[in-house]
Amino acid sequence: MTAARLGALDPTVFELAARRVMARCDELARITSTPGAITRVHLSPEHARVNRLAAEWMREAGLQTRQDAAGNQLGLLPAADPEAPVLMLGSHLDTVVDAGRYDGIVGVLMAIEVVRLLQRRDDDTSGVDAPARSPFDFGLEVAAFSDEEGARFGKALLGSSAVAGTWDDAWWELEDPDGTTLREAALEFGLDPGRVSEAARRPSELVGYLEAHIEQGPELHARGEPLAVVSSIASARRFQLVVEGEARHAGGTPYDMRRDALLGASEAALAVERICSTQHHIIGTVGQFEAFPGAMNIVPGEARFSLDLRGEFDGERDRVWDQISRELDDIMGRRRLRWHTREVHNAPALFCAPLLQDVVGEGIRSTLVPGSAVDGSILGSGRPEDPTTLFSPAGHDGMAIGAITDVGMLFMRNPDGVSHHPDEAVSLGDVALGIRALAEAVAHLGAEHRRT
Ligand code: HGY
Ligand code: MN
Ligand code: MN
Repeated sequence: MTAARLGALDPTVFELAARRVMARCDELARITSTPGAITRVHLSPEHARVNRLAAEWMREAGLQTRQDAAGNQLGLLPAADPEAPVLMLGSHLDTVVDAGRYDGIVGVLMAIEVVRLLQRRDDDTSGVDAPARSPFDFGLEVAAFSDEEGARFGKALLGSSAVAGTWDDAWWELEDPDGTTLREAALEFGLDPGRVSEAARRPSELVGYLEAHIEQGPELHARGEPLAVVSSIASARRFQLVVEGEARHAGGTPYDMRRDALLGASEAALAVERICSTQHHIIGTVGQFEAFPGAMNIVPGEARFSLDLRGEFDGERDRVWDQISRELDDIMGRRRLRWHTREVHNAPALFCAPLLQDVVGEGIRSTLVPGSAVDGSILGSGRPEDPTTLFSPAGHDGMAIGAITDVGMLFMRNPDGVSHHPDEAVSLGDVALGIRALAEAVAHLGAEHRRT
């Protein structure tokens, strides 16, 4: 399927595909460990159920499916040459706690629709349905990664790190809030920890990785645009911090005798906000916060909190971490407290490959064709010829996959940028445009690949 032939398709083809994607997002949203909310963490029974459902949808779209040794669900549309490398398209099916229904999920389902649209069935005189094939000199493989969020064990990108061959066996000892180790969870899920390296792919096997994702920020909504090219993905470091003071009687302990761990940690959280909010593309968030022993009439002797620190450039992010650390030394020294920390996640910034940024831009341009309107997302209505390009403060699987191949990303508008929240949304029209843009991007890459 060439870009020209895609362009000849009736826009309703993309709308029908988008309707299927939205309906399936709703169906997957019902697979949750917390009825009434959406929570689907790594190696849970819910993870197994969505992998089975995604595999069914992949097979129905003509793909050959398998679950890899790390629990990722894959669907392959081979090229005519079975030894040819593949372009990987996908996202993740795991969620944060009390999540929205599109973060990750919509990208996996859009990838299935794009591969369905692009596939070719060789004319077969025997009348038997010939197997679907990629029309390019590379195969197309849909990846439904697991554990992009790190919601269960704290370390994110576990599924895509296994594919990238950057797995660290120390992760097997990571524990979830119930004390279950990653190793125990993998065994219970039916995986063999000793074979996780079988999930790893060699650079020579891939021509690249493309991911469609909601923006998880307010930019596109504010600009009134449906789609954007992603230039780079923020680097991330995640820490668990402990502040130690002294538990004392809430009534009998005068203030000058207190070593209140909660107040020390509270000052630290405010310092994170003050330091990060004055820097460009540096984002620090304290998302978890607990005080111990946690009684109303006891001065907290210990406080535990998390820090999620991101930056456009690793060096700047690390400089800010040093600044925060110095500030914590001051705060805890003044309050006669002690603090220590454990880093649980560290992923470098990912700069999207220029070629993949270009083909995603071509894909977006293809949606500018007047008349390719879908449910009111009227196109060609004075939107800039040059597609918007955005930095992604949100993390994505491309941060891991970038270790072995080029990465490109397409953003779709999500109203007000609400994400990691049940109100997360994306419109049918923008998903239809996103499917068209992603398919066109692949077709442009196919043409480019033939030329090289
Ligand atoms: O945390 C993130 O930025 C991503 O949603 N995992
Ligand atoms: Mn997320
Ligand atoms: Mn995501």
